[in-house]
Amino acid sequence: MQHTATQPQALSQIRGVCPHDCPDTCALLTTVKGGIAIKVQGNPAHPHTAGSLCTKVSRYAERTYHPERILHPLKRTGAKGSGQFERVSWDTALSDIAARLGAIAAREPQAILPYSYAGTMGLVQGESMAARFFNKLGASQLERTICAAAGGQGLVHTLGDKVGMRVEFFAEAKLILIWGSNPVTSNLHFWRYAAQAKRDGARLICIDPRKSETADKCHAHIALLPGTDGALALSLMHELIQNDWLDHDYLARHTLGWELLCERALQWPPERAAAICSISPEQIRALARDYGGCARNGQAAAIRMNYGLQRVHGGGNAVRLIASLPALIGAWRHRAGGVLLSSSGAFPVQRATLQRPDLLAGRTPRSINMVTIGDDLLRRSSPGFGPAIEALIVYNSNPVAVAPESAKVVEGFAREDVFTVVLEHFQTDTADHADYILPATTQLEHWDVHSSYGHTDALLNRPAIAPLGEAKPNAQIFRELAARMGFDEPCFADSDETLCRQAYGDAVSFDTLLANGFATLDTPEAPFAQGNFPTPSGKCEFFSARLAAQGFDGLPDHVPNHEAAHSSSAYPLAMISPPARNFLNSSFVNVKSLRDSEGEPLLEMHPLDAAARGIASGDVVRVFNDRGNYQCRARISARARPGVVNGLGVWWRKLGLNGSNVNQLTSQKLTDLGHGPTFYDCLVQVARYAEGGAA
Ligand SMILES: Nc1nc2c(c(=O)[nH]1)N[C@H]1C(S)=C(S)[C@@H](COP(=O)(O)OP(=O)(O)OC[C@H]3O[C@@H](n4cnc5c(=O)[nH]c(N)nc54)[C@H](O)[C@@H]3O)O[C@H]1N2
Ligand SMILES: Nc1nc2c(c(=O)[nH]1)N[C@H]1C(S)=C(S)[C@@H](COP(=O)(O)OP(=O)(O)OC[C@H]3O[C@@H](n4cnc5c(=O)[nH]c(N)nc54)[C@H](O)[C@@H]3O)O[C@H]1N2
Ligand code: SF4
Ligand SMILES: [Mo]
Repeated sequence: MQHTATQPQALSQIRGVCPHDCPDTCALLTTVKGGIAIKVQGNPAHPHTAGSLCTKVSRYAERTYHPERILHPLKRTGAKGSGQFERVSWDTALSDIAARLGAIAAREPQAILPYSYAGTMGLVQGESMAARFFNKLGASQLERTICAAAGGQGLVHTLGDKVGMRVEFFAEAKLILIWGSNPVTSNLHFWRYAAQAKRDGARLICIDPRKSETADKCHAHIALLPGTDGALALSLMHELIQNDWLDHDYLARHTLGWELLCERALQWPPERAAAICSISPEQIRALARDYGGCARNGQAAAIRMNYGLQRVHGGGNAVRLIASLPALIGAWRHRAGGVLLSSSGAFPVQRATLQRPDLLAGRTPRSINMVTIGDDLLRRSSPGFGPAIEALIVYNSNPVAVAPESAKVVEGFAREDVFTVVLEHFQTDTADHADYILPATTQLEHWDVHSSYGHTDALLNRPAIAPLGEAKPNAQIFRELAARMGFDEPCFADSDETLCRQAYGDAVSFDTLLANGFATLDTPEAPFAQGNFPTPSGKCEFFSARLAAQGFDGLPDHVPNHEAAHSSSAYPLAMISPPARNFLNSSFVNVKSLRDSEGEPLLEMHPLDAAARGIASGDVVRVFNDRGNYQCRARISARARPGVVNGLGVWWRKLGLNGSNVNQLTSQKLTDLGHGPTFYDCLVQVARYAEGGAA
């Protein structure tokens, strides 16, 4: 029986969900004694979690009871960004915030910008009451693009939605391409299925510029240059066509635009792609033999893509090309064949009920792209842009650390004339720039409902403990702000539990969620075995009429990086900044046990690149380009390929060596589709750092 959080002294176990931005969406079991969470573990009853959590979240109690948790509202006392605050009451904070926002809204509501992302993936503490609040206000909308926008658009315009293989069937595949993904670090519970397949004889191939922890465990590793995946995919198609390793029946029945794609792919012999990817033509031929061979032998070939490959200029096109591959060989016929990038499209989330776009009442506020917040905070009012941003409300995100081109982001957040409110657990780099910091509850302290982008189970999070200090759930904070602003629609009174019930409406049984903590969606085992793609044509769309109508190339192509390798003599190295194993984006960087495991901000360099610069392992180096200058410690390592350096992310700036992080170097340029970020499309130079500044 499930006990409630309030029962004193009894030992109870409360079912919850990991709130983090991770495809695994694990089911949690929190052991509570005397109102205190003493242990957070994986729920063994949930098949995908199978009782185990990653190292980070097994420290969730340490994070929740962290001595630096913000437990009461804080008001700025020093200069913007100085991080100096005094304690104030909720009443003072909310009255002042409501008055300030009210005054701006009376003139120009679009001068107010909410900024949020996936600090929690919860549907309630994410975009429910907050969205209602900002819709009613008529504030600017935020384009939430910072992670997956290019790949998401690529999928939608090829398969029709963010859907794909069911993750559990990877265990039955005979070939798995792990493409732009490092599951040992960032998709651990998928890795369990891949490891099972490997034990049963499957071949695993990793496609990643970095020799990742996953590449270590695969049979082959293709270390291409960042942003060249489209060229590799086209050349792989070339080989499948030349050798006639195609499923002609599947192509004829279930695809659109094959002749056009075929013509394009035939322009990509392995030699051409190999030169662009900086790999050998034989690696491409071998990959084609593996992929084409599987299909000829009636074996299942699966692809696990992840978002790592789409943080470059051509990320959307690359995802379209890779998502097209299974149709060429008819891999979708098998439940263990096909591709998975995201499963989020399978969830029947009742967004309009949660977010209430009707509260806009006919207004159509402008959208601001979260990726270009650096530039946009510095813009003045103009006819093209609209009003300058005068107020920022940040929740579930740490933009000063995670958004590109930090110099501009910091300058924008330091503007004395932008009124900034940050809802947070900790005094992050962003919170340092707040006028008010409001203490938010963690996942152990509030209700929520979750979907997943790596499996197809909906989950319910019950509070395990009472809120610490004066912390409140995001939804509660927006509920109270709404009341102070005089918003009297009944939807502003919905409780968090009510919001939980609204999230799926009747589409998922709330009783099942209450009883088990999770409910498996009813999705087909082999979703596209008979076609039935959720595209306009019902087919796998190699050619997209929708994209063509928007002025894009209807066919996918290789789109080179904005900052392609070898295109600059001043900045000859390509830098990628993939996730560090013990952090989750910038979350957990302040949890000492995890930070100690990571050590210091690192730059992995190939021995040849290091030797050419007189750099030894452990040296402090200066990484720089025209956007900025960042210091970290060099690690000479075979994980880096020649010409590419890996700056593992995303450190808090103030915990780095010179008060900055990798995003000092990344650019605000956008992807081909979806207006996404191009974090891994970034040229730099590296030099040994000498005391006194010069290198
Ligand atoms: N431990 C941990 N887990 C995480 C995260 C974290 O920060 N830490 N982040 C979470 C988030 S926000 C997300 S979006 C998900 C998915 O997370 P992603 O950010 O997609 O990360 P990974 O799955 O680790 O895959 C990234 C891999 O892609 C590689 N890569 C970089 N550029 C290219 C390229 O151009 N081509 C190819 N083929 N590969 C490239 C990187 O070297 C890296 O090994 O994971 C989540 N899980
Ligand atoms: N250079 C580089 N930059 C990157 C990436 C990269 O690979 N390289 N990855 C990008 C990607 S994929 C992503 S998704 C973004 C992620 O960027 P963000 O979504 O901003 O993720 P985090 O850095 O984890 O910050 C989330 C913050 O939300 C807070 N939080 C958590 N739960 C709650 C809650 O319930 N209420 C409130 N109010 N706050 C909460 C946490 O304390 C944390 O400070 O970063 C991007 N930035
Ligand atoms: S971060 Fe990912 S792997 Fe870790 S507990 Fe959360 S969902 Fe599971
Ligand atoms: Mo992400």
